[in-house]
Order: sequence, then structure tokens, then C-alpha cells
Amino acid sequence: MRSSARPSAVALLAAVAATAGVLAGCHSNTPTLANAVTGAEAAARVYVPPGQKDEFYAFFSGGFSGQVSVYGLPSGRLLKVIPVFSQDPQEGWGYDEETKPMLETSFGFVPWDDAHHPELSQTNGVPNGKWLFINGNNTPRIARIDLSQFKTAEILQIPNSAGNHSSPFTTPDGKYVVAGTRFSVPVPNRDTTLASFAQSFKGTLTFVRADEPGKMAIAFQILVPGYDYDLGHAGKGVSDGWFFFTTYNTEQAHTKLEVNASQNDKDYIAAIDYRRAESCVAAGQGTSTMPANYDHNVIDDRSNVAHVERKTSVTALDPSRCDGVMYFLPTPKSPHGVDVDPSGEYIVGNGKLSAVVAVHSFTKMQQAIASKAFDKVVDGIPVLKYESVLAGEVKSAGLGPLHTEFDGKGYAYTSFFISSEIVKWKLGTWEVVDRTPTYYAIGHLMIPGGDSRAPWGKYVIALNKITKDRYLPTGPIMDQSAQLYDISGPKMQLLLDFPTIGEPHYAQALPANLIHSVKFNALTDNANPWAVKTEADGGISRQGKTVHVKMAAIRSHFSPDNLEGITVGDTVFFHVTNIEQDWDIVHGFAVLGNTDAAELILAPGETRTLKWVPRASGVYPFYCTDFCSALHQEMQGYVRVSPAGSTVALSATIGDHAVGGDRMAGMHPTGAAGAVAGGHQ
Ligand code: RUQ
Ligand code: CUA
Repeated sequence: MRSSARPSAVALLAAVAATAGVLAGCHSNTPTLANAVTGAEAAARVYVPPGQKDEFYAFFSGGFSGQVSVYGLPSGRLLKVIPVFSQDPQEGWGYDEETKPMLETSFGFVPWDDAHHPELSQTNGVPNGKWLFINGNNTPRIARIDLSQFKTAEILQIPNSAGNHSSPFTTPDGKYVVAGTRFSVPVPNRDTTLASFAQSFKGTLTFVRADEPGKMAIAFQILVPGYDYDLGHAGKGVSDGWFFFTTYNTEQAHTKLEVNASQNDKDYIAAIDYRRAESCVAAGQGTSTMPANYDHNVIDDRSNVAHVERKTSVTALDPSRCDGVMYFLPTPKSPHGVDVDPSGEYIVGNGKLSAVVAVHSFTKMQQAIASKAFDKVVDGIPVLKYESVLAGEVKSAGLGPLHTEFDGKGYAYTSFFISSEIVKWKLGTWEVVDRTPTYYAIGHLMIPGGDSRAPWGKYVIALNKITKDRYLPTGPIMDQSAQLYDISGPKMQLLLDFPTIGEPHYAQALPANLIHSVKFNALTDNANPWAVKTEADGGISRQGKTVHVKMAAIRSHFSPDNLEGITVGDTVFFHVTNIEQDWDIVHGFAVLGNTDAAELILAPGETRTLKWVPRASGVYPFYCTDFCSALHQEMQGYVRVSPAGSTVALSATIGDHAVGGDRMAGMHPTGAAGAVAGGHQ
């Protein structure tokens, strides 16, 4: 490939701008009068008075932070960060022994990933408030967050994939979430020359069963040509049973993609009849069992302990041997998002380098399949004729379309990255009816329920890539910026800017009353093997070089709070249980100089375990890190560490008495017995 002779993407974009008759500068970044609201009006519309609550929960991906942040709308107040794919000190996620296994993969422990697309679970095509799924992009995974606890409960790794970007969009019945490879790779992965890309690299489109908590499982992987599979969305309504994925790099370039993957006028939207795939898989038609190494990590509800299960194979489906399972819809040009309108009839391809937004018709697609209106066949997959599937084109809308959401009232809203705006257009007539600038360089946009069958079309949020001058400057790395627009009237009206955590590629929102959040876990339900239910259950025990400390945390002390008999060379596990049953009393635990994981944070009724390998003799204080009471500063204790080989006896005490633990099973209230666990030095 002589790439030097080819136009660069920048040149291509300029050409696109010229053909479209629009230039970025034409859409000035000043709101038109019709869109403008006064500051006081805007403030009143997003104001949630003290003591009152927001109307919507909004879940923003953290992008390169790997987490999910939860905002209230319309206030834009940050309510919480839910740790998912990255270690997180605010909740101790991935540091304590209970949650560390959640970040295990077949590659080993991955402490940080990139998370893109939150997707709410659905019933009959409408978000139901049960779970939120999100993709791990770099090390391909899908996480399920339990919205009763706002907690990551399960993570499934996706093998034969790299750059899990077109993920984890759901089917309307909640049966599947999907995962499509952004980077095609040799499948199964092996040492292969990169120049053989077109022959030996493959994509996979993975369908994951996701309707039972704790049991996410790969149903099948469809082996597809080696393109980049970018985004996806399920059909719904008339198109229920189908799934759509965008592709780019149908040129199959493996180097200098910015030029080499921008050559074809059209790439494809891959349309998958997944019920047809199910029947082929059930009949063993076109399927094979492929070896694969991947982990399924689940947190047990009652013990809060995560377990890793290694899986070793997947069912692969060759679409050329399962008739009718897959078609390509030509779509201009390097399409990014693929979005299906609430009726399911229209499939919107957002061609980043295209002058038009191409909208396909599901009905026409069915007719084209029936009449075999094929352009050609690629690897056994028919390519339908563009004109035969096209419903219409939104012309001269803007530059660099990325994503489209719907308001449920017959309109679509498309984000334009290059011209930095949201454009509202009418489904069916394809006419542009409103546009508004964003500040600046919008990526995704989001309407609550905006990719579902029944959007709550009151607001649209712009998720912007560039923050520039919107806030007080905070150095070269600034937070990304979200903007809230009122879309209840004919014109979009900008009401609010607020900074976000990480780079939210996508977000989803739903009315707050659909979420039923649990306030705390009952201590009686705590099935952690190291849990204590009362202060007297604490204690210390040794198994060779391993020392286990069981400890209760309750306002405003630890029981036990004095520990002796530990020596250099020991590995110590502090199993701390917050035995509070007041719903908002959290305790922490931190021990001096701990390099393995310095702290724990404990919700009421919960046990977490800190690993500590003391490297020198001495005395090490520990304390509570969460300001839990007036005597929080008194919530502290000491561990004595003696030199290796020391004969100091193990002891765990509080006040003038020992705390029983394993050797003192059956000992009743603290201080009732005089027996000493391991003696007192
Ligand atoms: S997706 S805008 Cu468009 Cu992952 Cu980032
Ligand atoms: Cu417990 Cu501060």
C-alpha cells in the first residue's frame, strides 16, 4: 500500500466540508436568540432546592478512569462514583481481599481499564432500573452493576477480542448484551505476521447471556471479517430480533489507519438476525468449539467475597454456514454510532467522514433480502444495495456525526464532533429543524431512555471532549464537560454546564423512581467466613507464617485494639467487620506503612480484609479513616511487630481483657471471661 499518495483524513474532512457546503465556522458558537434563555430562567429550571431530590439518575462512563459516575439531573450534582474496572480508593475496590478477584483476567490482575458505554437493563425495550452494564475496552470485559447496591457485582471477560468497543448494548428482552471487537486479531490469537492482516485477522461479535444475575455467559461468538467493529444497537419493535454493528476499516489496513482506513466511500453496518444465530447454534450448524481462556468473576451477595472462574472454550459460529444470519448494509463513511429509533424501523448510521447521515429502513432491508438485492458477497456475507435499504439521508446537517438519540416524539438528535453541535432532525422527512452549538467537540449525547422504545425526552446532555474555557483553569489536564439542554419545546435550550469524571463516552439515565436502592446489609446475613457478629467474636490466630485477625468496628473503637505476637516474615490478614446497623455509619481501617493495600472502607454489616506484610519490627498504629462519631479520633489501636523468631505470644486484647476469636469460640460478651488468648506479654 502506497499510503503517501493517498489523502490524509484531514484533507478528506476538508473535502467533506466543501461538498456539504458547510464549514465549522458557519455554525457560530453563539446561541441563536430562539434558543437562548436568561440565566435566571436556566438556573430555575435546573435548581433542586436543598433537601429535595433530582428527577433522574444519570450514569456516565468514566472513559479512561474505568469507572461509572452517577449524577442527578437536572442539577448535574455528582452523587457517586461506582468503581468497576479500576482500583478505587474511595471504596477500597480492588484493594481488599474480597474485591481483588474482580479485577482478575486471563492476563492476570488488571488494575485499570477504559470503560465506555453504560447500558441499562431493559424489559420490553424500556430501562427497568435493575442493572447497568458497561464495557471494559482495553482488556475486553463486560461488567454488571447491581443498581440496588450501586455496586459492581459481576465481570465477564470476552476472549478472541481486542478493544471491546461495540459493547455492551442490550436486546430489548434483556436476554443478551453484546461485545464486538474493535481490533481484529488472529483468532485464536497466535504469532502471525502483521502483513497477513487481511487473510488471518478476524473480528468477533459476541452474544452474552445477561438475564440472570451472577450467570453472565457467552452464548456464541460470530466470526466476522477482519474489520473494526465500532458500535452496536439492537433492533426493537419491527426490527426486534436483529442487532446492528457499525464497521470501519473495511479496507483492512493494519498501519496508518487515519489514511488507509479512510479510503472506501462506504463501510458497512452489519445486521445480525440473532434468533437465526440461536437456531444454527442449537442445531450445530456452522458452529465449532474454540479453545479460549477467559475469566468470569462474581461477588457473592451474602459474603461479599468475589470468586474467579476460568472458562476454557466458546461456541463459534461461521456466518457463511448459517444462511440468512448476517448481511452488510453499505453506509457512508467510517460510521461510528449506529442507533435505532424507538419504532425500530430506522437504523441511523453516523458516518464520521460523511457529508450526510444515512438512515436505513428495516422494512426495505427485509425486502432487499427477499429480492436478493445484493451488491456482492464478502466472505459468504451478502452486501445489500445501498439504494435498496436507504430510507433517507439527512443532508448538510453538520460535520463529523458520531451518535444519535431519540426523544420519542418523532425527532432525532445527532452529535457532530467537528462542527461542535447537536442537530435535531425529523424522522421520516429527514429535515433539520434545530441546531445548537456545544462547547466544545461533542462526542456522545444522551437523552434519558434515548436509545430505548420509550424515551423520557425532556433533556439532552452533550458529552464534550474539549473543555477549553468553560471553567476556572485547572492546569493542562482538565475534566471533560457535560452540558444539559432542555428539549421539551421546539428549540433546544442550554441550561447548565458541569464537569465530569474521566471522559464520559456515553451515559444513560432513567427516572429516579425506577431505582430501589438498598440502604444497608443486615449483619445477620453476612456470610463472610471471617465475619464477626459481636465484639467478642474478634481475635487472633496463626497458621504457620500467616496470622488472621478478626476485628469488629463499632463507634468508636476496634475490638480487639491491641495486637502482639506478630513477627517479621508473617503475612497478616485483618478481617474487619463493621458491626453497625445504622445505615449511614461507615468505618475505615488503615495501618501504618502498609504497602500491600493501606486501607479498608466498610459499609454497615460488611466484612473486608486487608493484607499486610510488615517488613520491620516496631509498633504500628492503626485507626479508623472515616469520621464516624464525636470520638472518631479515639478509634485507634496498636500492632506490635517483633523480630523474626521472637517468642512473644499472640494476643488480641481490648482494655484489660483478651478478645476470644478462634481459640475463644463461645466466649460471651466482651470482658465476661478471664481467659487470655495466647497469653499477655
Ligand atoms: S464512543 S464518543 Cu463515541 Cu466509545 Cu466515545
Ligand atoms: Cu469509625 Cu471513625
